[in-house]
Amino acid sequence: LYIEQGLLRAIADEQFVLNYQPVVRLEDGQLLGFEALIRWDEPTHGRIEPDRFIPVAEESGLIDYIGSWVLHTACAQANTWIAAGFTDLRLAVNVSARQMRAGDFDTIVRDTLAATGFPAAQLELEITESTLQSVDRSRELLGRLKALGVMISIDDFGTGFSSLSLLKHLPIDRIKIDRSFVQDLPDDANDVAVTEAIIAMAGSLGLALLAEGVETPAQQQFLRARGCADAQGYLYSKPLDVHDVDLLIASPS
Ligand code: G
Ligand code: G
Ligand code: MN
Ligand code: NA
Repeated sequence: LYIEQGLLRAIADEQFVLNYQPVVRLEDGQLLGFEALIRWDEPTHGRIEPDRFIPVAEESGLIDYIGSWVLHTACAQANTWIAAGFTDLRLAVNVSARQMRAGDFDTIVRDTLAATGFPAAQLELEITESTLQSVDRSRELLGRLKALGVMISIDDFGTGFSSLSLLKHLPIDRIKIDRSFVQDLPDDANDVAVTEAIIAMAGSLGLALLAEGVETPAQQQFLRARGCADAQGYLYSKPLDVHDVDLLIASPS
């Protein structure tokens, strides 16, 4: 109850902020864009991480409002980085299953793109495998989202239960290998096998790939050698606040 009441206050008092984690090209570390990640700065309790409040927001339905705020705010902020010269940046936004089920999610995306002027082709919506569970509804909604011109990614890939046929038949652009598989590369034989299988599968299905949670040069080297295209992780950068993204774009290293 405490978190839920706090979320209502957070909405009213605008206590949410977005951080942005750089996404890089594995081959050369080139910055490709950002994943928007919500944080809640509660005036008395300090920063509250999304793992603590997103489930409550989903349960209570507040995620519809919060998710729309995230989408709008991320598009508006990323527009300023496009204007600052990072013209082809890619912006990834997390979307909850509940938002996808709302029925009018594609309308929200369309209206947000129209209101902010953010280029559809540069927006990537991250959904999880569980969101795909009801295949028929997913197919229809994903089709409408694709018609808007946005990209669709599967987040935390490997932790859910999506079948290969689902990946083949739904209009998905990219899979993001969950960091639990990346964490113990290249030493853990199971994780090596799983990661190699995911990379091979993505290749044969024509899906783009991103490895999450890359923290060491050895992980980077392993993934690079096997042809994984993109990465995120502390090796490159933790999630940054808006000001730090402004600085990064003003003077790319
Ligand atoms: O940023 P961090 O590692 O603390 O994120 C923890 C979890 O919260 C991740 O699973 C991430 O996908 C989720 N998350 C972060 N921002 C958002 C958001 O804007 N919407 C949704 N639905 N989930 C988010
Ligand atoms: O589930 P999702 O992929 O959206 O979660 C992203 C979360 O992962 C972010 O909250 C971010 O803080 C966290 N994260 C990003 N890079 C790393 C990393 O290299 N190591 C660890 N442990 N967490 C990371
Ligand atoms: Mn994500
Ligand atoms: Na993830």
